[in-house]
Amino acid sequence: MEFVLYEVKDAVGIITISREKALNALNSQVLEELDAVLDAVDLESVRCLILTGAGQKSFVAGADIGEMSTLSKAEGEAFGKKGNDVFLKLESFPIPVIAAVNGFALGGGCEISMSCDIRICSENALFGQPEAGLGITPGFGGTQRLARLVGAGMAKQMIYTARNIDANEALRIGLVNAVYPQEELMAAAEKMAAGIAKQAPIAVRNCKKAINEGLQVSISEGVAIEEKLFGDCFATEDQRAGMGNFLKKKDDPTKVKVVAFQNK
Ligand code: DAK
Repeated sequence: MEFVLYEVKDAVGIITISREKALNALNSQVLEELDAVLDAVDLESVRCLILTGAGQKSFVAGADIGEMSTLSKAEGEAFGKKGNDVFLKLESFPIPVIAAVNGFALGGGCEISMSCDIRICSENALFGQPEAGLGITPGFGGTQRLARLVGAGMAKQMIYTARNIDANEALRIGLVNAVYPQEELMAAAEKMAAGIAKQAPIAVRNCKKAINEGLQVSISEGVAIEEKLFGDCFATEDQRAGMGNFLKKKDDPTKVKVVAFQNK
């Protein structure tokens, strides 16, 4: 792959969009490579993903404006579909994905971060949906995901004014969970990912499914989704291991966890 790097550290997969000369902007090739890398993740051994951008300046500076500028209507639709398919794949990916936003997250960059489960960022990060200034609407889910994450009023303000916000404002409005100095960002992302990876994997996947699917329906339907996924956990070995470990520790507080989660 030319523009997407993938490495695995213990149970954490790290995907890096690496097209630094164009500030990691998303062209068709990046989108195709992202799609392929997601398909290649070994879900038996990898329990959490981190998505970041190469370099210290940009996470993703948006969809590639050069490529988009010459698209015909049909090509524009095909490009939009390619992006939306990848973003939906990320959003519904079975394991959690943390966006480590290390700089510009504009347009498609802000949108791809919002397809991830959790966003943390560096102090120099800048978020925004500049599309209205380019004569288009956000096309990779920006109008939908931003409003769900930060509320309709703040999303409308950001989108209508095309004004970027810095890391502290992103934290204040709940777009990111935490802000770190650039040099500490990846360590913080890896620590969070490792914390997720050590929990019972099927339970974590079911939590993601329950939250994502529950947000699309009424509260009573959401609770029904949760009920079913809760019940499913009782067919797993990991539920017996998790509760068994707790009970053993209660009997003898000196005992550490004795049964590791097997993803079964
Ligand atoms: N696309 C292509 N190249 C980009 C780029 C982008 N989005 N952003 C930056 N670059 C390139 C620059 O052209 C420059 O390349 P060279 O001239 O060196 O060859 C290089 O990266 C460095 O950029 P600058 O020289 O501009 O660097 P600065 O530090 O001065 O400025 C900046 C950084 C991020 C403020 C600036 O580059 C900038 O404003 N970039 C554009 C940001 C932006 O407007 N992003 C939103 C793009 S629109 C759709 C689905 C989705 C979308 C559309 C349709 N459908 C469903 C159909 C999404 C749209 C977008 O994301």
